[in-house]
Amino acid sequence: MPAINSDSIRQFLKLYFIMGSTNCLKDPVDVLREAIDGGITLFQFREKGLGALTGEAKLQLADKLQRLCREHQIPFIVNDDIELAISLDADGVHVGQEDESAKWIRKKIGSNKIIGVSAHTVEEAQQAIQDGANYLGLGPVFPTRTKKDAKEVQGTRLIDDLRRRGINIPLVGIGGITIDNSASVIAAGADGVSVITAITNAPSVTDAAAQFIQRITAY
Ligand code: TZP
Ligand code: MG
Repeated sequence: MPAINSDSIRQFLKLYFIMGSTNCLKDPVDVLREAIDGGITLFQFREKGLGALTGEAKLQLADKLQRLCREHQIPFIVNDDIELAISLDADGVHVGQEDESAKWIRKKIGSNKIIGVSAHTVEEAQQAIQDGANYLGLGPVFPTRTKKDAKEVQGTRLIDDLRRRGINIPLVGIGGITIDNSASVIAAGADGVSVITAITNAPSVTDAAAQFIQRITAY
């Protein structure tokens, strides 16, 4: 994997595809392969929700998805499950406010791994930065049905606010992001967009990813 620094992370964040088996309408391995063909730049394994795999089945799927990412030099991030990330030697982890702090995680996974933190306020963002997060996920930017316990929709307000304060950590927007609204997230100051449904449920996963990349790079 390329060196981890703010510049490389900004590049990775451009089209950050997130999913687990419960988000997919077909084999997640096929979904990821097609998304990679379309040009995704980062992948997060997020195995959550009703019917989510656990134990050995979760590990097996993570392993398959990670192999695919490695073949294509796409960094592989694990949501929440630090032990899984360590056992797979994943490229990083993403955590929310209810999870362990970035400071604690850094001690466990070392300096050459990516840590992403979800933040909903300026204070949470500042704390995560202080704790050594490499990037922040901000949202939900738009209404989403994917995360049942999502906070209130906030539009691009927090992205805007952090940039106005001169905070330049790599940022990605999340929640209800579609091909058509993606440019507004970048316009507010995000380095990229995180997407689940607009890619997993697209008639063509490859075409959807390619269109996201087109919109984001054209901006
Ligand atoms: N965190 C905030 S919104 C969200 C997560 C994981 C779900 C995003 O999914 P979608 O389908 O792209 O709206
Ligand atoms: Mg979490």
